[in-house]
Amino acid sequence: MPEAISLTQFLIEEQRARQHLPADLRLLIEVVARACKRISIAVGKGALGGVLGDAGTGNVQGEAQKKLDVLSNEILLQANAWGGHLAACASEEMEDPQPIPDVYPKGNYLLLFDPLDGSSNIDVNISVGTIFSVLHCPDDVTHPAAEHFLQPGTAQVAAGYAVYGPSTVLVLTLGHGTHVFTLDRELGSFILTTRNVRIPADTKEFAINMSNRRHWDAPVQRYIDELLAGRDGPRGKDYNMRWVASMVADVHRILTRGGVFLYPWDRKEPDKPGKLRLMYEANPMAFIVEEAGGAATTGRERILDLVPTALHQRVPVFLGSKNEVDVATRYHLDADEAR
Ligand code: P6P
Repeated sequence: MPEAISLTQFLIEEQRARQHLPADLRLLIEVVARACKRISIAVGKGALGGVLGDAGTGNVQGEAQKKLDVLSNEILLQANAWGGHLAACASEEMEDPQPIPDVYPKGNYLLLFDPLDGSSNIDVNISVGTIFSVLHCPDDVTHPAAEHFLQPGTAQVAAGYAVYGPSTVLVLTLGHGTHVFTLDRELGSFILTTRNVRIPADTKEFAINMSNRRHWDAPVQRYIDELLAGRDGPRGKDYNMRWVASMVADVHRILTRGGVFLYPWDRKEPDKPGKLRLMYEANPMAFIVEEAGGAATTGRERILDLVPTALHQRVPVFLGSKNEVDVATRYHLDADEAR
């Protein structure tokens, strides 16, 4: 059994190897990882923790909040308040960014997160997770407002997610590969279990909510119908389908064995470009996936290149095995050119 490398050791080695990892960014990653451990403990208690069910409140998305949504958000805010590494946080659960309290020193980074993605699955004991993204706080900005967060995905300095499943896994990129850590519950440490994970370029597995088929635009309907046609169809091979309805779980499966994940625009809410949020779901997942050799587009353009216009803006998401994402994107581009 090779020597176990903890997240802390990995980050210190990254700091030495590349000097691209400032000490306060390393501190930020370790603080977020510790917060994810606390969330994992709360999620793991299930019905015994008295935190299942609805909180009786709604978030800025107009979604009913689960008790664990609110608790996870609080855990991340409290963990990051005092360290002096952050200027402000933004969350799916909060309409406006939350500045670091003036009683504490402010740092150079902005942290965005979906504190508990897939929370509709909590009450039925299906994997959920935390997604986070780290940006530089613009110079000379001491009280960041929403517009200071509106940076393209290419500006991210780090991104990651935790999956609270059979094991608790932390996936992290600092812009030099994507790495997987598994929580050793006896030690209480995240241990490096895969360095430089790579997504296979091709796949036979797709993830999409098929119940929305009648609401998709024609290129998506055509693309999915061709996957369903299997070896007798134009793709010449049979495909399998998985849909957990927890983005972190679906993306982690794709990171682990390949696949393509789609949440396209649909006519159910035609005024919204998609269901998933750009700043704290699509951008961090796109960074993670691209650093693992995959691809992430809106069905027309690279997600990381988008210039955000609003903190909670939504975006269509096609991500995963590069060759499959390219095919799915090409269907939209061909349809656009044919118009
Ligand atoms: P649907 C969870 O609510 C989420 O934001 C993502 O984690 C997930 O991929 C998607 O929505 C599931 O959406 O429409 O299948 O419930």
